[in-house]
Amino acid sequence: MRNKSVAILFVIIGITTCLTLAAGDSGDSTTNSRELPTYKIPNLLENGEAYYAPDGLYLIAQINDPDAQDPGRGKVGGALTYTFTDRGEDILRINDRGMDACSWFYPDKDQLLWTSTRDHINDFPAGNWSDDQDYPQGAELYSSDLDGGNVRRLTNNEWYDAECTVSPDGKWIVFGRQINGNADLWRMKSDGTEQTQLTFTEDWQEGEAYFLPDNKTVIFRAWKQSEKLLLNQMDERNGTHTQTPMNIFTLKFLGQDLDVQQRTFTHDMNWAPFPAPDGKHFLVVRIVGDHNWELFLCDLADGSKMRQITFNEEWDGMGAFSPDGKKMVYTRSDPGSWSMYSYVMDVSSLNLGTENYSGVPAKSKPPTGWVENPADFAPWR
Ligand SMILES: [Ca+2]
Ligand SMILES: [Ca+2]
Repeated sequence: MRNKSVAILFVIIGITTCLTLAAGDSGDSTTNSRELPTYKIPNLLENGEAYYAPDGLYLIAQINDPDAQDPGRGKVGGALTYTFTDRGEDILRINDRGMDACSWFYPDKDQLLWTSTRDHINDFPAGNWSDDQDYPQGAELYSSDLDGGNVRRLTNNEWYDAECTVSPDGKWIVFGRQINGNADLWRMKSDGTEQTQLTFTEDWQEGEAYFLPDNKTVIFRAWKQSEKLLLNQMDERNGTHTQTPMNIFTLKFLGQDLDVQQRTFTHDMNWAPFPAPDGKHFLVVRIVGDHNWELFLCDLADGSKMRQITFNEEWDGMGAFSPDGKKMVYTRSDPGSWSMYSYVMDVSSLNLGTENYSGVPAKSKPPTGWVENPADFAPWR
């Protein structure tokens, strides 16, 4: 294990990774009979959280890089933004300094959106992308050309800005901003103007927002800080490690109003949502066992439907579909380690493409027995 902590971004609490760098390997396909065909993207150092370009071939992701800012031992950072094809070709570094996090292709023009500490290397502590108590306060959002040129800084403040995505029509960016330890969702025009706060919640910690195909709804995950702190105290007393309850919600823009709806209904950790192009399904990551995280395909209209789609006794998470819904890129750890790489699964048989799009279900049917707490929604309504 190197003493430099290198990692991909996990905008999530409680996953501390200390990774070793290794050469990319040969892109072997796996033969797990319960999984759809999948392969590891070759030729890349440790990497993760990849997202497809509009062409369904190129990806943007964070790759470990010795030139990146070192967050310090045991902290998640040390990666920079790259683009490459999902066959591991045409690998291009987009940013050469700081440490980077979430990134995205603008759907409507040849530009990239990415997160970096590059302008705060010396004036802020590096922080830790995986610890919400230590999120990098020097993280800012940037856009650039596809080759990394013409860098434009979209945010300029002393807070954590990250978890950024662009709407399918290219008009809006939704992102997460944490001020004084409290995370909320924000929106701005795709050129960085008109930065507007969307949620104003003290207890809920919202983040990881992605637009649905209607351009009017975003899907996001949230946890309650009060609940997390209570569980942390209990774990410290008992020497246990309890999952922080998180659920997935949608937020629809209705003029000046927001309609927030719950889309998962469990008491464990549901995170890293990603919408399918059909407007009916979304991915979520859940813990199913020790060191075993799996991806589930969920139904926006029925909270009782959660179909497991990875079956691998390791860390699997952060899935994202190609725009045609035929491929899913996701992050998988090497056996018995925290070394992460991007994989591609052929999900064409799941029929998640735009040809099946007929709008976004207004709300979900909770599973039998689920009791809604109206107080949960009060701060959003
Ligand atoms: Ca909040
Ligand atoms: Ca797994």
